[in-house]
Amino acid sequence: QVEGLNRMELSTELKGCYEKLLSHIVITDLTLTSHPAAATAVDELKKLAEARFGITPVVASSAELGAGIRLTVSDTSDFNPNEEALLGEEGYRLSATSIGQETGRLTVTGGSPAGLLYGTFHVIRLLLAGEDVSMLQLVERPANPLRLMNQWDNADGSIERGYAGNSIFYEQGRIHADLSRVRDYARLLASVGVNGISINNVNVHAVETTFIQRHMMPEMARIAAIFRAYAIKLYLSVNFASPVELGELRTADPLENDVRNWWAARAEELYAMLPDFGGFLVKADSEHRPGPFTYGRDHADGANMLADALAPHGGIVVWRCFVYNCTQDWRDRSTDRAKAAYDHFTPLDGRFRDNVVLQIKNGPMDFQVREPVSPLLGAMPRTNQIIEFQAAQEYTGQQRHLCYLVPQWKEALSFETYAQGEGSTVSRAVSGQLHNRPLGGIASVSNIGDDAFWTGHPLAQANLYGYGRLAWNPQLTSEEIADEWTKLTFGSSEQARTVIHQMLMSSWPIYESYTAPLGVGWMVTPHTHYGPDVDGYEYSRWGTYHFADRSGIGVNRTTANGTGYTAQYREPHRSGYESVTACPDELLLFFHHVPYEHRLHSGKTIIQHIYDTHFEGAEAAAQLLQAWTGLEGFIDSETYARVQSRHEEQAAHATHWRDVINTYFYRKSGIADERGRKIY
Ligand code: GCW
Repeated sequence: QVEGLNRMELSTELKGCYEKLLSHIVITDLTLTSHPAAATAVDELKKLAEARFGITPVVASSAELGAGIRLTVSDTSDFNPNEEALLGEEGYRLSATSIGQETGRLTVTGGSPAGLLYGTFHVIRLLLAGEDVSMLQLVERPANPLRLMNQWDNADGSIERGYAGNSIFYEQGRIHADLSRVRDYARLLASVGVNGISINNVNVHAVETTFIQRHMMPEMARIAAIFRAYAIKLYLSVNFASPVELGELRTADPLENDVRNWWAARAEELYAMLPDFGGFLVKADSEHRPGPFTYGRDHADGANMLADALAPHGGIVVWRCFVYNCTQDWRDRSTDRAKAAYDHFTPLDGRFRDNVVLQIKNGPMDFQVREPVSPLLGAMPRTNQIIEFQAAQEYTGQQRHLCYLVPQWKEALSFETYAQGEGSTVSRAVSGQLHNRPLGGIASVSNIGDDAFWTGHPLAQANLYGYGRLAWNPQLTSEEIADEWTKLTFGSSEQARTVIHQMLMSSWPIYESYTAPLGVGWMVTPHTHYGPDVDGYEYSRWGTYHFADRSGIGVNRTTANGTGYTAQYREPHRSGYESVTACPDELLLFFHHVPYEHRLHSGKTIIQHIYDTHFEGAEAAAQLLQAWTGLEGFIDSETYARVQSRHEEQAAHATHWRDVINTYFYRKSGIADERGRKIY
């Protein structure tokens, strides 16, 4: 509802040029529009022309001379025989000729209708941002074959770790009768290149277990049709114990023929209705979800069984690696949750089918504000892998605090695994490039709900946008993405753009500074994960400890005399993390237990670092509020008010965090703040 108010102003010249371009949409081959994604491309251009410029374009098939946007796919193109190879299926070429003149044209050539749609969205992005397109000549293709969105939506309409209202997919155990929000969502996702979506929570409860049953197929087809128009494939999270829980078999043993046939039959039925169905997403033997362990089988047995059922139809299995002991005894110092995924999965390298891809969280624990990068990424050269991010801000402020996560994701993607020497970044490992794998990519847990602003905190939309852009092109910088997003969202005011850009870029460090220090994590209220509770998880079964006592804090994960986690990294990380002096400050407490007087590279002691960052962090949170308040009148009032109230909450809550954390460590250590500030 804010469209229009925040639009970018265009010069008369630019506006004239855009209007001329949008006056005609020329499709070289009209049969193309029988393809849903190509039809959508035409439709999106029409929408833009009408909503933004008040003109109705002529849609024509002839290639006659005249200004306009020309849409084509490479196999119908006549000017470059190598185009198809160059573009791949999802790539596109944008090429401008004589723009500004009577015959000015912008040609979008897709490697397929999907590529055409992505190219069209690229053009729309440029026009909305007021970019000069007269010299445009570019080719793009996505770095990652799989660019997935994971909904953690439940059939009852709730969303696990959802911070923006209820599900747009379900209510009261059923799929929404009105799926218009789903259509809008598909549009949002396609505009940033997402090409697959799993529409139900990885914790698959009773009702969702039935989603793969025949009677649900028409409903699934309804949703798939919406996403198909945006070149997005539908995936379902499945319950590994389905054959048992649906009362059809007595076992779900992946090596039993009955079980294999049962899944093969489900796949047949699915593909009969949904020929382009993407596949299954599976959380198995994780946090009490059923899995192959029940039958003495391993993850490869489990994943391959499902993969074999899907393979004849071209489907894939996305198998999550979030596997650890969630009923650990806190007294047991030898078990280290951080080690679990690597220990479970690396021995299985080479055993997974080619249509299985392992989905690995960016860090070894669980989406904390700061974690090292998971050592499992890049560690299985004969296995497809994708990295999992969490746009939903479970541990990063729950869309009540501002936390632009793209910089965090960039750090993970640019991390050197050294799997094949230098240049073996996580980004290259997950794209499939590093080990020449047929599948790879990125997934994110979604941060949207039925909230009017989609993401609760309107600025959290930058995470959704940024996720898609980064999955398409991991080379983009956090700044570039923030810049694009602020231009497209708040284009009209330069001041708003500048301030919001700065707010986004500073937000992750600010959030980190007043919450858990130096990579230690987990000092949050159990269950909700919102707000400080330093010992909330200290004596629990989750494997999430900080071990603070009167003399020091941190987890000794060294190989010398700790849990041995550092050994999961390749050199030089292994010795870098192992050494208390070489270990980077921001991760020190993740790897080492050190005295409060230990000096960081920054020159500060641990305790002084805690005090300083918490005072500064709360101050910075207050400044975010101030910065936003200065934008009153520069952006539409509804967005303004919502963001304002979020930042009021953040500022107050950051003060609470500051005082709880500082007081806790002052009481534990008995060491006073050098600067004598108020600690309780
Ligand atoms: O972080 C934990 C969350 C759970 C989630 C789980 C997972 C879907 O607290 O809510 O369950 O991770 O990723 O499977």
